[in-house]
Amino acid sequence: ALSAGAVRNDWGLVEVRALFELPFNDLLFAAQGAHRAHFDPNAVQISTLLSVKTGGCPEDCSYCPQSIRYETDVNNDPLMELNAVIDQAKAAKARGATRFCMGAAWRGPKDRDIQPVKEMNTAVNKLGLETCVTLGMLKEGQAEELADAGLDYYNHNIDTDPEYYDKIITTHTFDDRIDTLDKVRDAGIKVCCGGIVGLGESRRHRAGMLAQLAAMDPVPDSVPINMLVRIPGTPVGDKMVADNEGVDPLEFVRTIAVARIVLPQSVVRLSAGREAMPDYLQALCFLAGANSIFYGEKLLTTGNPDTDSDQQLFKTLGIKPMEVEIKHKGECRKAS
Ligand code: SAM
Ligand code: DTB
Ligand code: SF4
Repeated sequence: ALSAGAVRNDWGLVEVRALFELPFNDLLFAAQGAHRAHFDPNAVQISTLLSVKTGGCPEDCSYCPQSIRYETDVNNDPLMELNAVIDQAKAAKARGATRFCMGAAWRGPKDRDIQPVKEMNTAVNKLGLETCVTLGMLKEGQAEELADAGLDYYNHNIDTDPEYYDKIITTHTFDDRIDTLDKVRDAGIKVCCGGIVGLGESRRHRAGMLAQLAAMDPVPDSVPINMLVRIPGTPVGDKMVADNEGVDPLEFVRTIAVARIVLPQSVVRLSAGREAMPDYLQALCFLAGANSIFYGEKLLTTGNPDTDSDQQLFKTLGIKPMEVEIKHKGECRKAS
């Protein structure tokens, strides 16, 4: 039986699959119950993304516009200058973000990349923002370096079910991803880990991906659920467009709802793909337990709803920004 918001970490694949099979109303009711047991149902956490190093990535993730292997309209840009990053972070804070997430299109950072990223992190923390970076796979010692600089979150997604992984990515393995997540967790950095829906995977794979996240110990603090942005020139993007496939919107809502039930204490982010979602679909995602978004006109390389329309949506739905404890030079203060 489903008791609202019960915290457990023994969700088996069979049970997670059964959640997906529930009547839609039963699933949404259970998810909303889990949500209300642990969170303010009307508060949404607000993160802004910045690509600090764009394109030219050697990996072959077949959805990604930043892989060097695919012909996309992404330009390759080197690591940004510190001051340019600070300007963007200030702008994000002024617009109301509480977390600033910096992404780099690397297989993983070289040792010489760590110092400039640490400087970015420290500077952004000083503005009174939470920080997150996503830099790819980490080598021994790198997570500790980032932790020393005060990094709050590291994003590293499992992206899909382990059994579907090699259909999407061949240049690294699912276990490589788990290894980096272990390093991040061991260094005391909060984990942001989720995946993508709409890669041509089946419901079984979506359940498998969520079962993996729910089995992590501890579970990720933050769980981004991305709807594939179908990028021309990428293998998966082109295939999904050619076959006129894509995940059914209500199946996406189900995925959010199951994530909320099996990860009742994690912040679940309605991540990439919002630009293509009408307001009523986003509203259903919030009802299903999503309580975070990326806010700002751009994700990493692709578009995101403009801030005016997000403000309007929040107003229509009576949603308010989640209050977050921001650590600043060892002190804590409220930011809203
Ligand atoms: N290179 C690093 C890595 O792979 O972890 C960090 C950046 S990578 C772009 C971060 C995440 O963006 C991926 O794990 C994937 O979940 C997401 N992503 C990339 N392209 C996407 C797309 N077209 N649609 C939805 N999500 C996407
Ligand atoms: C995540 O799960 N989604 C974000 C963030 N983590 C780094 C990235 C979405 C990227 C969408 C495609 C693009 O803009 O390049
Ligand atoms: Fe894109 Fe990250 Fe894969 Fe590189 S490692 S291709 S940036 S998702």
